[in-house]
Amino acid sequence: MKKIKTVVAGLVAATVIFACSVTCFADANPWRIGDCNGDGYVNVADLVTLKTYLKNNYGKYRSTMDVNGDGRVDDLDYDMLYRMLLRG
Ligand SMILES: [Ca+2]
Ligand SMILES: [Ca+2]
Repeated sequence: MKKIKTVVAGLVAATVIFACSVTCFADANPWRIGDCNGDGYVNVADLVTLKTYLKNNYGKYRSTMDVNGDGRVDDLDYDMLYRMLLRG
């Protein structure tokens, strides 16, 4: 019985480690750039989220909001996301 508990504990630990690593890699996924509200889609709601973020946190960095990839979150990212959404 003790051996089964050890195996189950090992499987649970492996699952948790795997889930954490997938989450970390997912955060760096370039396809999520522009998904400012983190719902998995890039649409006008992200534009609103980015505008609100810029009003309250101008200059702070958040990778999914750095649409042009210059290492900063600013009005240029808002303009680029706006143009991306207009193009469809
Ligand atoms: Ca979104
Ligand atoms: Ca930027």
